[in-house]
Amino acid sequence: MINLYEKIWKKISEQERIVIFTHVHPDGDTIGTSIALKELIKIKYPKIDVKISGDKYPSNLLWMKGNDNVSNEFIKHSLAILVDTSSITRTFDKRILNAKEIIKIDHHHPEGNQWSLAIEGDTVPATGQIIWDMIIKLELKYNEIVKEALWVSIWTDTSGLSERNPSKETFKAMEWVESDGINRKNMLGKIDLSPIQKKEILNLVKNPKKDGNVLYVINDFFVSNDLYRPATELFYKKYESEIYIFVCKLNEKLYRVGFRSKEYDVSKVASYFGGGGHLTSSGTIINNLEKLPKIIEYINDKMKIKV
Ligand SMILES: [Mn+2]
Repeated sequence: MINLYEKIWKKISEQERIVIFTHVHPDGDTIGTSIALKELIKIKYPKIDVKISGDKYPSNLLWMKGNDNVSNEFIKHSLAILVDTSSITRTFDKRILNAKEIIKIDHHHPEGNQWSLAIEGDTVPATGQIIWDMIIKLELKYNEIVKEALWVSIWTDTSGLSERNPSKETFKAMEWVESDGINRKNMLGKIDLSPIQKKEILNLVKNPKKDGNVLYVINDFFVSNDLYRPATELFYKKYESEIYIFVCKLNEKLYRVGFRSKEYDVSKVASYFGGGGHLTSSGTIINNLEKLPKIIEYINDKMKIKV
């Protein structure tokens, strides 16, 4: 891996302009990773002009300052670095395709072949952990912004070190992050939801239904990205089940379907139904609620075979 890190940083060192791209429905990991990486590049190579292009942040992360206005002209002369995103489909700003070349730093299943260099595969629970590993292995200089951003990245993507199989390395990364003035209580206060939002997410997970190994809840109305992620987390934590499915409207025509599991590979289910994600946390989009029983049936069938 260190070889790949060195190649990436060599490529970075050769640039005048870099744009870091984040994913659709941005979360703490894509936001934290992009901000930490931008800062690390600025510290090591102050002459490089680094920008971030992405969608609006969830309201509890609005204090994080990352997104820039990036012109078409700027992108054309830039190296693109895609973070926490496996594919162009999942990239918010499709102008990434106009960049000189694309490097990917991600922790989902390998996908696509348009990358000049890529870190990929579902091996660590947060992309932020890869950035931490780079800092340690390459002895990169960092500052408080980097640490705060990586805290958000690792903490949120593991739901507080409880999901996605955090390893010894993940705990080590967290221990490194939570030192020199970065303290957990303070950070938890920074990413906390408002009392109204907390009430709203409680409402989103009430009255779940059970079908075989699947516990599911359907919200036949629009749920903002601010609430989607915390609601799926709460759903998973509040009830006991093998598989969890959280459904809500994404817009007039589409539904967002979030899968969680304790250990069953729901990324396979998601990709079978046109989506993707991680082993224990994945998702897809459907255009019709009638598809849901088929998904549940598929999971229960597959699990029977497994058992
Ligand atoms: Mn992630």
